[in-house]
Parts: sequence; C-alpha cells; structure tokens
Amino acid sequence: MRAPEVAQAGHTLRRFPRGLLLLLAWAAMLRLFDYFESGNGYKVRLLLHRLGIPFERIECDILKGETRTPSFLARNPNGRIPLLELESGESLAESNAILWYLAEGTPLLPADPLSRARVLQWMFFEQYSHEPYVAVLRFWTFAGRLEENAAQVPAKRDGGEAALAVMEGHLADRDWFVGDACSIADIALYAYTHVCEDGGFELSRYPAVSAWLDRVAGQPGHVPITELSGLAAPGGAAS
Ligand SMILES: N[C@@H](CCC(=O)N[C@@H](CS)C(=O)NCC(=O)O)C(=O)O
Repeated sequence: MRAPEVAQAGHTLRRFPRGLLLLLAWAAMLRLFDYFESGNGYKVRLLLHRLGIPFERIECDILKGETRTPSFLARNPNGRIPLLELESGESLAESNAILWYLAEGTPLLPADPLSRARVLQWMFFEQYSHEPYVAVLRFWTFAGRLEENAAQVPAKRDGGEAALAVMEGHLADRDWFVGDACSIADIALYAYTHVCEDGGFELSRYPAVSAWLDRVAGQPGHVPITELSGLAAPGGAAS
C-alpha cells in the first residue's frame, strides 16, 4: 500500500470500535482442535510456529471421547484430532494433509514435482510404517494400556524398530529426508520420533536419526511438544 492509502485505511479502521476489530481478527484466525499428548497435533503446532502463523488451540480430551461427540463428528466424521478450522469455517483433517495445505508456497514444501512426490513418499511412510508402531506404543504407555494390549506389543515394537532402521539408513549420508533442506517430511517424521523413547525405543541405537533430530530442533521457530500456546509472533517465537 502506498502512503496515502495506508493513511486512508487507518482512518477508516479508526471508525470501528477496537472490540469489533479484535472480534473480526479472532473470527479470521485458524483454529486447531488438538490434544496435548498427540504427536499428530504437535506436527501442526510445530509448523504453525515455524511459519509464524497465529492460531487458536482447542483442547479435546480424546480419553474422554471429546472427538466422538456429534458436534466434533460433524467437523471430522473420522472422530480424530488434529483438525484445522480454516478462516472460511471449513474443516481440514489428517495431520499430513494439514501440513501440506499450510506449507504450500513456503520453503518447507519444494516446488518441483519429483521432490514433492518424495515429500509425500515420506509422509505416507510416516502414516503407514512408523506412526502405527512408534506412536501407538507411546500412547499405550502413557494411557496405562500396555497390559491390556500385551499380545500386540512385540509386533508394535518390531514395526517401530523397522521404521527407525529405514530412517537411519536414509539419513546415513544426507541431512534431510528430501533434498538439501528441511521440509514437512522432516516435520511429520520428527513429531513421534523425537519422543519414541516414551514408548520404549532407544535413540542411542540410531545415531544418524539422533543427529537429524538435533538438526530439526535447531531450525528457526522450533517449539517443543510441550509448547501449547497458539499465539505465534512473526518469526515463529511464541508470545
Ligand atoms: N491419521 C490421522 C491420525 C489421527 C489420530 O490418530 N488422532 C488421535 C490422537 S493422536 C485421536 O484423535 N484419537 C481419538 C479417537 O480415536 O477417538 C492423522 O494423522 O491426523
């Protein structure tokens, strides 16, 4: 905007009460339906912070069935967080679809078709070969459900070790999952890998994965999984 236009816009805005302007700003904000322990939710929180996008976070206690209420199911018939409510009021579910939507046009999602397909390759790997093992063992551990699922634990453990071994092999001679920069493939895989020891996995067995975790955590705007603030200041720092 040129200077006279800025002055004119400021003049027009001053005619509205501050409360109304704040209400309009709030209504246009992204809303993330989330659960504090969820790595799938953390992926989205982390990306929003890294991109410096403010959002409102709405906690849904999955242990109390809060994602299975009629009003939640109307937003996501699959009854799961994370769920992003867009400025338009439309809802978007599935953590990796949300990452893709938010990262479009940013350096975290490459532009060329093969690199984009490789980002998808690792995001599908995360959902099919990693999360169902690494995340589920962590969830059973913190929710006290290991005993009732004892028969499935060895297969979950084997699946998780296999996924970590694939990651270790891929990272043996490269810094990032795709190309030479951090992408949403790294963010998707970081979420549950960095807390895999909560589910009984040993990161010391995977030195290349451990070094990559440090690289991801060293990126500008990074926030830990315990950061629940939805208000990100430009540049990614939580405010
Ligand atoms: N594939 C989904 C998985 C989402 C998911 O499993 N969400 C869990 C928390 S991590 C949930 O909401 N569970 C509640 C329920 O199943 O009732 C994604 O990546 O978003």
